[in-house]
Amino acid sequence: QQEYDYPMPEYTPTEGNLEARKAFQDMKFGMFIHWGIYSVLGDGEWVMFTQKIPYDTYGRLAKFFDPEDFDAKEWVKIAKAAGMKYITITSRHHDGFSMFDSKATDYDIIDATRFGRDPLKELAEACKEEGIQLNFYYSLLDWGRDDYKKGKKGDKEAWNQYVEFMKAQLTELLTNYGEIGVIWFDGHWDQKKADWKYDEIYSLIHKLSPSTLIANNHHIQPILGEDIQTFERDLPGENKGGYSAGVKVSRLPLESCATMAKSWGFNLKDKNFKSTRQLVHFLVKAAGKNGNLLLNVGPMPNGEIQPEFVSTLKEMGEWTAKYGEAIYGTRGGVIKPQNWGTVTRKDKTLYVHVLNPPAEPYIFIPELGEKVKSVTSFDGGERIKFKQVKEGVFLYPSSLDDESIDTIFRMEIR
Ligand code: FHN
Repeated sequence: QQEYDYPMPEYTPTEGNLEARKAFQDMKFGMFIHWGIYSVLGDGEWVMFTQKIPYDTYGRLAKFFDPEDFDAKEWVKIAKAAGMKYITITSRHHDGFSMFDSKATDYDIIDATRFGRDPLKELAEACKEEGIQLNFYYSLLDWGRDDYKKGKKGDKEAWNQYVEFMKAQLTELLTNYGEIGVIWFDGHWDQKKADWKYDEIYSLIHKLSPSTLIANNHHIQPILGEDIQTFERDLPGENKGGYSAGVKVSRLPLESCATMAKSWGFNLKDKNFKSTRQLVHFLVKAAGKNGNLLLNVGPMPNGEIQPEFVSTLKEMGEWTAKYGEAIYGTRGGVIKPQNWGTVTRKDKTLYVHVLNPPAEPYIFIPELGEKVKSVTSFDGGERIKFKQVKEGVFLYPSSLDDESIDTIFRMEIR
């Protein structure tokens, strides 16, 4: 733990919480959903900021938010078919608009739109029916509220009022939607020095629902009271997305969030679609580093997920249906990631994932202390020759297919 300028929450996770952490690690793959009134403009979730739209005018977007094709069951079906085990949806993003029925504000989907339905409620029901875990993203940062703005400038009373507002909303989110797996905070980085009163906020969450896990995408070392460490556009321990400089990987469950194109919120111009191969590799590499992948979609203003994402998710689903055994319920950190790929583990079975076949006619797995009993190909169960030396294990597959997304070998340990 590092030093913080504010009071630290006291925290001993309950048994149920520790079990929930394990279950979370087993799930490996989740769907992130960024959906809000910003979706109407098709220019990403930061559109108010990037297009410099005044807050009072921005609010008019609520009048155009009428997603008549929204079908929570369809979203859940798409996630489930992709092999995703949980959904994390923006209950409120930085624009401050609450995508749920909140009594703490009128700036919410029930009071401010003609849609008048609570999508989180519908999603909660659909998730429950299909056995998918539901999680809520919640922005700490708010671009519009006076108390946030005044509080930011040092007005203590205003700041306290803002924190109380968040507590009221978090209470709603944890009481009105059944069991919630994770509360996923974001926006801390806007006020790095502020006293976010995590002692109060986290204690409230753990008191209301001890098994609900807390994640905070603050891009710093985990704070006491948190149950998950997040990495944005990054694998744990890397800093390719530029958010995790100097952040060390903790022993908490790990989760990397990533986009399917570039933007989080629906963006009409964004054609940077990642391929199924790239995304499966991300999932496998995350698992190899002992982390989950939270893969984002930004549904369109009509409520549908765009067809490019749907078809890639379908292909990912074909992969997870066939090879899920080598991902779900596994743990990583077996070896350091290699140029050719990575390794995941379940008890005495290691799964060797060859993502980029090496030029050499063998795979070398370094630093494996345990004695290998047998190696077989995942597809077809063919016995693979191997040689174990002090430095590691050599596998000699008869051939490696460059086209294959991931050639997997099952390695049994004595
Ligand atoms: O600013 C947000 C962004 O809009 C998006 O929600 C991502 C998701 O991880 N987080 C923030 C940037 O850190």
